[in-house]
Amino acid sequence: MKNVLIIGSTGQIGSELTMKLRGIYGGANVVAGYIPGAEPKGELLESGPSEIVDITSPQQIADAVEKYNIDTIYNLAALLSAVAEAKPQLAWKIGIGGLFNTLEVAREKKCAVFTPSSIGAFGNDTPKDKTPQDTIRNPRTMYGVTKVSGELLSDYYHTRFGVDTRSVRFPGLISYVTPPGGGTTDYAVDIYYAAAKGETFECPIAAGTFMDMMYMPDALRAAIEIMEANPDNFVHRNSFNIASMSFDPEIIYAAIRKYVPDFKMVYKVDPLRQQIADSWPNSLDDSCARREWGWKPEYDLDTMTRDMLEKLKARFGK
Ligand code: AKB
Repeated sequence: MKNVLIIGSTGQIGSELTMKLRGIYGGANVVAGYIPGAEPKGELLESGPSEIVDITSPQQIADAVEKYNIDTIYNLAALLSAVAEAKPQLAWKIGIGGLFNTLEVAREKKCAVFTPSSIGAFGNDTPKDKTPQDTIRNPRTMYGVTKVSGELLSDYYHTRFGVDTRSVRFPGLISYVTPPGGGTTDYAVDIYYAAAKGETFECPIAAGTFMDMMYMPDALRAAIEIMEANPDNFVHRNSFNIASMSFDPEIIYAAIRKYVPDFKMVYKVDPLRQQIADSWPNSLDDSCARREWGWKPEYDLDTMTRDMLEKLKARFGK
């Protein structure tokens, strides 16, 4: 990677990935693509170039790639699972129409492309525990449909046109920097905010619902390491299972109470999010990513919990 374009640079992953890539490749070499209304601010704005790049506009993608001599595109534009269920047409337009636009520009301009997939690519027919890399997917949410279609389209562009497409299936991502919006796993971020502020947490996901989760520093490393990896060792491309921890609301609640003993949680289950969570795996088998490009997580639930609470308490002056 020499010159990188991030599409969706102000979102949950993009805001941190852009800064991390600028630290590695230099501020001037990492372009923050954004849409009007989601402009970069502060450090993100000041540390390097930014351009309006709406993924639904092939011309805007091509213009940014041309102007900055881009060789690698991180395509982070997407609606999360619960929002995608509320706006399925828009989810398809951004997730698949946008990916198609990106891949076409990448084919013409010879760029590598990273596009995140998700545990949401799996569905009710998928084996639940230690879900294998290659197995039944069959999601029944629009989010899942766009993720599986995106994996297939990315592999197609690789085998048919030689575009260097790579991807990981992200679990729920937990971070204290930019909050997620409209995901099924968001509760595992919101619970830390409530604990750090001293508020009671209303949990929208039922006890006993296990999902894979990951701390953002590990997720950023995965996105960078897979793009830096030697492709000669790849058997897979789109998309690799990656994993670091799996828990249900009771387990994360207990992990937080170790540091905030008077923290309170009550359940107020959201039927849509619960239905989506019930269709997702409990935990993924990430052995192919470990074998093919050396993936290894660094954080577990306890080390993540300590860091999240320390950062958020400092922010809220607690
Ligand atoms: C969501 O909950 O929609 C996302 C995901 C797991 O893909 N965080």
